[in-house]
Amino acid sequence: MNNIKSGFVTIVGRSNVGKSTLLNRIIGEKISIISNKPQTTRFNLKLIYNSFDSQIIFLDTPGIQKPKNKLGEYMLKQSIKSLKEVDLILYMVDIGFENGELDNFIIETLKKINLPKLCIINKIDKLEQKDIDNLIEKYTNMDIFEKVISISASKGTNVYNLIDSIKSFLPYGPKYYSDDMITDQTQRDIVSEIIREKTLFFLNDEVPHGINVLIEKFSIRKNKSLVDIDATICVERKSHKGIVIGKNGSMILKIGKFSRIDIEKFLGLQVNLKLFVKIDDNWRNKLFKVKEFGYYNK
Ligand SMILES: Nc1nc2c(ncn2[C@@H]2O[C@H](COP(=O)(O)OP(=O)(O)OP(=O)(O)O)[C@@H](O)[C@H]2O)c(=O)[nH]1
Ligand SMILES: [Mg+2]
Repeated sequence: MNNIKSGFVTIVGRSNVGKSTLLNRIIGEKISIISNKPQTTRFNLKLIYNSFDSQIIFLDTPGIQKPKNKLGEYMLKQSIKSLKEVDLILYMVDIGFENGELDNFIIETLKKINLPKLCIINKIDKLEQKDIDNLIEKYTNMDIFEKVISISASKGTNVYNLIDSIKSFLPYGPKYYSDDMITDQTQRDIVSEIIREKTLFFLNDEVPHGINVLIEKFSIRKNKSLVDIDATICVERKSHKGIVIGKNGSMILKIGKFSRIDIEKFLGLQVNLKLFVKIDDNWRNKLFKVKEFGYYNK
């Protein structure tokens, strides 16, 4: 008899509510990048949780937003598409805002989907218990969710309870992936995202949102002590190139240094990282470019 609970679970919600933070915590590795700026996650990625009695394949999705360009259209389609590919839907909100137009859009979309749904209220480390209780009541009263669970993804509060609840809504089934697989992303994908994460951390306004990182070289030296990585940071405008390079190269040095530290931690190898900057005029508005950079809805 198979007594493994297994299935596919998507997490959707507005940007910045903490979807990627939660999934990294659940699988215990930093795979999905995180930032305090909106629109950090750009495509659906799988993060796989394994335990002796379960395998949960989570889909991390881009925050729901009004698309402003071809990349934004792709991101919204990815989030919506994820709702059709799963056994269970997690809808995450945080404590910071009233339900706006975007949340209403998501809630209306969820109402039409005949699958179990859990509502996760994140960032409760910033709230008093009575306010948490009020929020739980508000989402429970919507009558859409099988359960409403409050957590702190960054502190880990209630995350084990959440995993137990998720399991209770999954069917018994096979393990779809081997136990040692925690993501569908390649090492190159993750390295590219680590570099983009640093640009989100150090740069402001539209600059990081217009960045795409291409890994041009990824080669492990014969004695396996070092990996040589060349990456190109594509920016949308000439002025952005100057900002990414910074005065006397100070910004690109900083992005390189912090990227290298994280890439070394991730690969467990020493890294020789070379960064280049290239202008790819207005690429987020050009469908062929968006596709060429790998953002493509099949
Ligand atoms: N205080 C607090 N901050 C949190 C918590 N979880 C996440 N954050 C912060 O919220 C911000 C957004 O986190 P992300 O995980 O990137 O959010 P996201 O929902 O994946 O965002 P998108 O990818 O843009 O849709 C980051 O600055 C996190 O550190 C939490 O439990 N408490
Ligand atoms: Mg994210």
